[in-house]
Amino acid sequence: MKRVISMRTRLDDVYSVDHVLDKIKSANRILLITGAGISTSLGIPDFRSSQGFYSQLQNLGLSDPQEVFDLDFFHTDPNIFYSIAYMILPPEKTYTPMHAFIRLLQDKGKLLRNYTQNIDNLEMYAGIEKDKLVQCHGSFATATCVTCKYKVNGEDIFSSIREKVIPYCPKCDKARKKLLNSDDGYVPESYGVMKPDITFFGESLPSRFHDIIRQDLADCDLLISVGTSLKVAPVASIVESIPPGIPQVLLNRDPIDHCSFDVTLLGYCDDAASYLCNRLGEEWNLDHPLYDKIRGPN
Ligand code: CNA
Repeated sequence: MKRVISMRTRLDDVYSVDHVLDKIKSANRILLITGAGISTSLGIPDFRSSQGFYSQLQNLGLSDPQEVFDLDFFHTDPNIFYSIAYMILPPEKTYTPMHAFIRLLQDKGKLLRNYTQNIDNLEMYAGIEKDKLVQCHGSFATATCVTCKYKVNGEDIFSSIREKVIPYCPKCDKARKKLLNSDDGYVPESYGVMKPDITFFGESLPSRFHDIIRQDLADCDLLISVGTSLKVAPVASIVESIPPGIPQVLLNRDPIDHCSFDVTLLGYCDDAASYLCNRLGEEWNLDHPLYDKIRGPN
C-alpha cells in the first residue's frame, strides 16, 4: 500500500530531496514540530481538515467548535467538553510509523527536540525521552481538579471520558455533596471537576516551551515540520523564527501556503517516514509493525 508522495521545492530550487537526505544524514540537532496529522492513521481525528474534529463538531451544531477547548466555556459548562472528548482520546500503548521515525532520529543522536502540539501522549509509547520532548499543549497524561488542583494519572479518568460523563475529584466529593445539600443547593458547574492537563484557549503554554525554545532555535541544524496546519501560535511561529540558512522541510498531507519551506513532501506522513528511511539506506529501519506493509519497493 505505497501511496504517491509529491514533492515541492522553493522556486529558486536551492534544495532538493537529495539535499534533505544528505542533511538528515549529517544533522545532529534536528528540531521537529509535530501536530495532529501524525496520529490520524490511528483513528484520532485532526482538528482542521475536512474529516477533522471541528467539522464533526459543526455537524453537531456547535457554531464555534473551538469553544470546546475554551477555558471560560469549560468552567461555565464542562458537559460540552465531556460530551465530545472521547473522540480524541488516545488509544493505549500504540504509536504510528511516523512516531517510530522520530524515535529513530532520537536513537541515532539526531533529535534536538520534538515540539509536539499533540495531546495524545503517544510519543511516550514510542519511547521519545522526556528531555527530547516538549508537549506544547500539554497532554492527556495527567488531569487536575479545577477546584483543589489535586492531580491524577490521565488514565484514571479515561473510562469516564469514554462514557461521556464528567469525572469528579475524589478529594472534593464531600464538599460538593455538602454544597448540594445546602439550603440553596447551588454548586458551580465546574466545582470539583477533573480537567485533563491539555492547554485550553485562555491558558498559557507549559513553561518548558518558553524556557528552551530560544536556545533550541539557535542550536538547531534542520527543521522538520510534520502533520500540522501551523495555524496555532506560538508553535506556528517557530518556523519563521528559524535562523537563516537552516533548511526547513514539511511533511504534510495538505499543502501549507502561509509558511515557506525549502522542501515539501506532500502525502501521508507514515509513507513519508517509510520513503525517507528507504532512501536513507539500510541502517535506517523503522521499528514498527506496519513498516513492512507500507515499505514497498524504493
Ligand atoms: P490541524 O490544524 O488539525 O492540522 C492537521 C494537519 O495534519 C493538516 O494540515 C492535515 O493536512 C495534516 N494531516 C492529517 N493527517 C495526516 C497524515 N496522515 N499525514 C500527514 N499529514 C496529515 O492540527 P494541528 O496539530 O496543526 O493543530 C494544533 C492543535 C491540534 C493542537 O492544539 C492539538 O492539541 C490539537 N489536536 C491534537 C490531536 C492529537 O493529540 N492527536 C488530535 C486533534 C487535535
